[in-house]
Amino acid sequence: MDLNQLSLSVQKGSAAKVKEMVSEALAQNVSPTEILNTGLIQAMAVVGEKFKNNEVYVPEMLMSAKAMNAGMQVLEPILTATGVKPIGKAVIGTVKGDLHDIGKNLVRMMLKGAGIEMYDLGIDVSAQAFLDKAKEVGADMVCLSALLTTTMPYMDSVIKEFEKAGVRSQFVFLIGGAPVSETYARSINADYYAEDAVVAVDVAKKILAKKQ
Ligand code: B1M
Repeated sequence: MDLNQLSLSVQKGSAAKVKEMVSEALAQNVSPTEILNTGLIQAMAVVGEKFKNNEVYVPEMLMSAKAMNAGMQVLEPILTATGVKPIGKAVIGTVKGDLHDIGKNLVRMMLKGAGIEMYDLGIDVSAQAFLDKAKEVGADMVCLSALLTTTMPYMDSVIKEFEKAGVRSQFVFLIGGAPVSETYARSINADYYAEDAVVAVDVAKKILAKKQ
């Protein structure tokens, strides 16, 4: 299987083709990680670059995102397969004003695969919704994703909402997304930053081991 062809199909936004090619690659024993990194994620980087250079526009970006999601749906049962009993609970969402969900979905799937019970609030999530859900399910971790420099500051608002409610110390905050950094995480009093889904799993396992 030529994963460059898969990447091209994502770039073109051919969801049906992407679904077919991911299934085919799995049948040929190509590893899910390689399919993800070389076939799917890399394609979104190309689309993002083209968008920046005005070579494609929002509709094309959206088509690619749909194609990427179609591919991820095929991978989901494999990424989330876990025989172990849950090691903790986490609430996850993309913060208010932000509609990007591919990275957040990937983090959710990988954390679920690591044995964490996940509560996904979706996109455009308010601070109040994070607070309500975290309290309702007794979460160990609250995971925030943001892809825009304009929505990243809302992560601060979410943490402040927990402070205001007097429950900040009951939850561990893990944040991530393309514009987010370790320095930013520290500046808003988040507990941990992860640059990608694989690092998020390592960090989450450490957090939950400490809590036990
Ligand atoms: Co948007 N977009 N977009 N977009 N988009 C970016 C993010 C952008 C970088 C493109 C560019 O200019 N090169 C740019 C942001 C610039 C900035 O602020 N720095 C941008 C822009 C400007 C916009 C709009 C404003 C465009 C417009 O309308 N004029 C608009 C905003 C809409 C809004 O949210 N309010 C917009 C809209 C969209 C679509 C809706 C069309 C679509 C999203 C569809 C969807 O998600 N369902 C879209 C897309 C697809 C992109 C790009 C091309 C791809 C994003 C993606 O899915 N990447 C993106 C360019 C790029 O990223 N190079 C771009 C793949 C994904 C696997 O990576 O999400 O980074 P990522 O997740 C990574 C890590 O960041 C990390 O782990 C993941 C990988 O393992 N991570 C976490 C993420 N969350 C984490 C949480 C963690 C830990 C790690 O812990 C909790």
